[in-house]
This record gives sequence, structure tokens and C-alpha cells, in this order.
Amino acid sequence: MLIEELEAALAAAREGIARAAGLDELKELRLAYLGKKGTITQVLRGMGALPADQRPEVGQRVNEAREAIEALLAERTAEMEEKALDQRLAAEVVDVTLPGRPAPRGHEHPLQQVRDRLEDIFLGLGFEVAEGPEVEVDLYNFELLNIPKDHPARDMQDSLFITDEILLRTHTSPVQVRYMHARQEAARTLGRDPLPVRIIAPGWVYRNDPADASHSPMFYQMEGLVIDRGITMGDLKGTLLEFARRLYGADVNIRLRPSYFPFTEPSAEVDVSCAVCGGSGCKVCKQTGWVEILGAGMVHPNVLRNGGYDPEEVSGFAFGLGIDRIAMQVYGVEDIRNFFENDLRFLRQF
Ligand code: FA5
Repeated sequence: MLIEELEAALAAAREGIARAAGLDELKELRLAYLGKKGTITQVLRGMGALPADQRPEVGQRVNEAREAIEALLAERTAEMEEKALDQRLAAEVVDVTLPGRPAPRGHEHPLQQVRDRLEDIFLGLGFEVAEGPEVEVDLYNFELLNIPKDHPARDMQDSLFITDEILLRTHTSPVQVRYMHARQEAARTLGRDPLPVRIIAPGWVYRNDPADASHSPMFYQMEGLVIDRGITMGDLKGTLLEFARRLYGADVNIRLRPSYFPFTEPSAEVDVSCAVCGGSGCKVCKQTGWVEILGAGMVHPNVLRNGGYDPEEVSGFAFGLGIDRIAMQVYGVEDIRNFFENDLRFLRQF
């Protein structure tokens, strides 16, 4: 009796599996025959009522039936999965002959481009790049640069203070003494030679300057610092002339006008002959033939001392240029604010 039931169940399972239309249906069939309450399982349960001598045969038949159903299920499952994959492959076919969709490519901001160019020039002259923090302490931004608290020279740089002692750096000059300290430390602990110093330090600086055509409260500066034995003003002028020629062309000239910075003595403003009119006078140079590009001078003995160098033994020069102002000249941009307004019509020109 049980054997007949088993044969019938197996035949029904075969037919059901052969006719199943999808993977879900196969799952249901598995439950219906092999699940806890499935037909085959029921047959197995009914075996307890059989005489002991019939049990082995029926047991074997049940196992065979179960294996047969398992095999059929596995076969159809594989078949259906393969078919589904084929369908997906056919539907998702990639036509490699289609022309690609071009991804729009951006480019570096004009200020970054000019910064890179300036760095390249100075690296070519044997300088290294150094960096310092944009949030700076009063000590490095002013005091160690020979600008004590309450010194009137602080009025030259309207500053954005965070606390009484912490501010947004107003220039890249704090990197001068930071770098000197780092070199002296390396000399002490690693036995490195603290000379020569030959660095540039580009980066953002901040001032409480209202924005106008030539001023921005946030702008880019690049510091230069050279210290060695026997460095003179001639080295300063030669370096800056070479820099100006590599940037603007072989026929430009520079001139130094006496000026004042607390951290250099003597100090100078450096002008370059106008690259636009060649020095004859135009709108860019305000009819003077010259354009101011940076401040510079011989490092003040107090600053050398603050950095751990002996002014009796070594000397140095330093300069600080406004990258934004140079970018304005290089590209003929008349308003510095254009660089910060993120107008793509402007930025795409560079
Ligand atoms: C300084 O900041 C000195 N630290 C430069 C220096 C370094 C002198 C080393 C000697 C030795 P000054 O305040 O002039 O100097 O600024 C330097 C340059 O920054 C200016 O020539 C100008 O190009 C640029 N600059 C100053 N203020 C602004 C501003 N608000 N917006 C854009 N550029 C500015």
C-alpha cells in the first residue's frame, strides 16, 4: 500500500517538476514532497505501522524516491537559472561600437595654475617648498618677526583674531621662523646642517580687508627665504630678476624701491616692468611702466636670532609676493574678485 502511494507521489512529482514554470514553483514542489509535511515525508512516517520485515525495502524505496526528486529539482533549477542568465545577457548587451559619452573635464583654478608655475620656477632655482598653518599664533605671525604687541607696524595688516593669541595668519612670513626652528631642531637631534636655507612657502592668508578690485580678505601669498653665509642684497636682486624673467619673459626688468617691513632691514618693494606695454605706460601699470609684485629685504638680525641663527655668522633675504596679484597680471584680469566668484564663464577661460 505504502509502495503504491510512493509510486504515485513520485510520478506526480516528476510531472509537476517537468511542468513547473519558474523557480518559485520548484520551491513549492520541494516543500510539497520533501518538506516536513511533504508527501514523501508522510510515507516515511507511516513506516512505523509496517511489519518489521517490510521496513527495509520500503525504507530503501523512500530514499530512492527522495533522491530522484532531489535530482529532478536540481536539474530543473539549473536549467531555469541558466535560461534566466541567458535572457539577462541578451537584454543587457553592450554595444561596444557606440561612441562613448564624453565626461566633461574640469581643470585647475587659475590661481592654482599660477601657484604651480611659481613653484616650478623656484624649484628650478634650487628652492624647496615649506608649509605652515593657516590658523597661527601671535608669536609666529608677529612677535618672532620683530613686531611686538602694540607695535604700530601691526596696523599694516588688519588681522582676524580668534582669541587674543590666535589668529588667521595675515601673511606667509610666520613660516620663516617656523622653518628656522625646524632646521635647528633637525641640526640638534639628527646632526643635520642648518645651512643653507632655501625655501618658498605658498599658502592662503587672511586680512580684514574689504574686497575691492585689488583686495580680497582671503588671498594667496608665497614667501621666500634664503639663509647662508655671505648672502647679500645682490643675491636677492639676482634671484628676483631671474624669477621675473622666467615668469614674464627675458626682456623684463625689475627695480627695488626702499620700503619698510619690521622683519627685514633694509626692506624694498619690488616692481617689474609692465609686461603688457613693455614699460611705456598703459592701464594695467596705471601709466607708470612698472607694476609692484612683492615686498622683500634682508632678514632682520632679530628674526635670525629668534630662529636660532647667529646674525654675526649668517645673513639672509626674504620676500613675500601676492599670487593673486601676479595671476591678475599674467592673465590680464582687472578685478581680483573674479577669482573667488566661481563663475564658470570666467573660470573656463584659463
Ligand atoms: C607682507 O605681507 C610681507 N609679509 C611681505 C614680505 C615678506 C616682506 C618677506 C619682506 C620679506 P604686504 O602686506 O605688502 O607684505 O603683502 C604682500 C603682498 O600681498 C602684496 O604685495 C600684495 O601683492 C598682496 N596683498 C596684500 N594684501 C592683499 C589683499 N587684501 N588682497 C590681495 N592681495 C594682497
